[in-house]
Amino acid sequence: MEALEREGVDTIFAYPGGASLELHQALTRSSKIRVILPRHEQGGVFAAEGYARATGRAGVCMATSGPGATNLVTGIADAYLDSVPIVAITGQVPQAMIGKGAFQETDFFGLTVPIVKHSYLVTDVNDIPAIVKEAFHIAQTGRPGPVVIDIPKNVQQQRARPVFPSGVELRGYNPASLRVADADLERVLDLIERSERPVLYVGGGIITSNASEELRTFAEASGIPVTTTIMGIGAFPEDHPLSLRWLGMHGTVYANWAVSGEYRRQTLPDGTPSAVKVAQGADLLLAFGVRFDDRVTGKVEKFCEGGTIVHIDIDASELNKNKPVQVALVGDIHHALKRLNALVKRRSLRQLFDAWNRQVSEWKERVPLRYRLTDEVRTSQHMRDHLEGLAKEVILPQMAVELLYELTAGEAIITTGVGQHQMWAGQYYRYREPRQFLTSAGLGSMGYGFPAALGAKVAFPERQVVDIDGDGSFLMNIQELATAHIEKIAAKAMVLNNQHLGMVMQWEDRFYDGNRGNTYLGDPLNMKQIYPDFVAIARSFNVRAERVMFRRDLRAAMQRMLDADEPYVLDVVVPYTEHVLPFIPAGKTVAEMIYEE
Ligand SMILES: Cc1ncc(C[n+]2csc(CCOP(=O)(O)OP(=O)(O)O)c2C)c(N)n1
Ligand SMILES: [Mg+2]
Repeated sequence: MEALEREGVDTIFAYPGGASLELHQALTRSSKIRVILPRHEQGGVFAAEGYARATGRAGVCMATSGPGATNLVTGIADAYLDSVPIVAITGQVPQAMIGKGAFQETDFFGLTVPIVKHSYLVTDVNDIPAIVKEAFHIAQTGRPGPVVIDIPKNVQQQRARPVFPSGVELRGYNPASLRVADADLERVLDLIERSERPVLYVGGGIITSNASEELRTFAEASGIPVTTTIMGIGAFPEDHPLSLRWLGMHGTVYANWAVSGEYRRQTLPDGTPSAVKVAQGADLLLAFGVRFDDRVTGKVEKFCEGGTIVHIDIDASELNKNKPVQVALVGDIHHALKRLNALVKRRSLRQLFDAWNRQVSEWKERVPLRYRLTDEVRTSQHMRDHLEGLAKEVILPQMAVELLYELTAGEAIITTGVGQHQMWAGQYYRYREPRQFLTSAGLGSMGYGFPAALGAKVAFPERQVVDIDGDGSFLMNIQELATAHIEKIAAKAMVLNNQHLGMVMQWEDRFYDGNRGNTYLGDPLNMKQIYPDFVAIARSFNVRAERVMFRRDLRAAMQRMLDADEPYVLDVVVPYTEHVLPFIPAGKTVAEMIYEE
């Protein structure tokens, strides 16, 4: 625990058990570390992630051996896919019992090998100071990620006089030395000068390396429009004229067109639908701190087809992995952008891409993100069951997010579950700062939103932290309402309750003739009831809660949620008939994008 204190740890999300009692006993003697008891280890690891994503510093969680440890696995995988620094400490059975099928034994080191940046099984108490120091160094530097420290019970019971190392030396690991050379960056500038339609495609790497300022300077100096990944949301202000917002499966039409070209739909003489390219996309794609995730690229061969791609990333293993590129450079993107800015000043780029930016603006105006009250909603079961046919009183999920944006002046930290609500939270709230939108992007873990909001709120008690959640996702870690109440963590949950696993239902509607395969979450014998009753559940945890059904009640109810200085659940009942658009079906191309014209 002293080793943790020396790393500046102020909070740990820890759930005890037989193999971690000693660690908890030591925690009772720490005056610097706040121990938060989640009500499920998954809540603990997601909270640690929320803390880490909000602050950039490693989040710390702890669990006992066996089931305690395995309950952390989803969060560790989540942190791995989204490059989030966390340190997960687990108790292990005594060394003499390892491999004997001891009570609550799992080989946690072995189990987590494919989903950690690094891991340790401690075999000597004297190693703890150095291991903890290394663990934080590895978790937080370079491309961040999760580190596991598994500590057998007998090691926890040993006595030692600790020797705390002052620094870390790791053979073969020195991410600070990874820098793109000026000569290579000059080549990138040559490419920019020769291009007509460049696009910056930037991701979580910009946020991790604190390069937002440098990115903005570079975009403004060069006049290059910027699209982000979902991990990169907030890396570039979404209200900036050069912002294309985010791209990919549910990204904006204009971001996807800017990268891969505009297609117009047409029907061939024999009746088959097709699409023709009517405008070119980027001829130069500057891929900075991204990894060409399939949710971004769709059919990867067609992504920015014909364009020159420059990929800069600190992790060499990402280069040419999903998408072969013309220029692949290893290095810290903060440093690279800083140097690019310096070099741009010296040679001042010849053009600011006026024609290209006019094209982009025209797209932004023609196909903005939008939604409307559809006939499907008007004639839906939801209308009949819950709204007595009062179409103007229906609350569309997009509206609720927009209103939250308005009432929080765009300044809240937003977390999400996974599903349609997550995409709407990304689309209809606009983000101006890094670390403002905390979402399980790579793994897509339902249940992430509320515990992550707790972690963010612990780190930033003065800020408004709102989990925009789905009814399915919220239910997956609903026990964390107890943590929120007992620990007085005033995070809010706004549940967009459509009584369905909405995103899966959307795929059923689009690709499986609307045949429902276990995607309804309500009570089939009483569909008029909203089930379960989140308000009653929240009250049983002594958490304030309210349900809204009609549009006329939404604003005041949301304001009450925001004004509360305690945890709060706002259950917003919305129709299930909405689909998230735009939508590029998995493995398809921009030509097949479904969107509102
Ligand atoms: C742990 C987990 N299980 C299953 C899924 C698959 N899945 C993705 S979205 C989704 C529906 C989520 O429903 P809800 O939280 O109500 O959000 P909605 O789409 O309705 O907004 C499911 C089941 C997942 N992402 N994570
Ligand atoms: Mg739902």
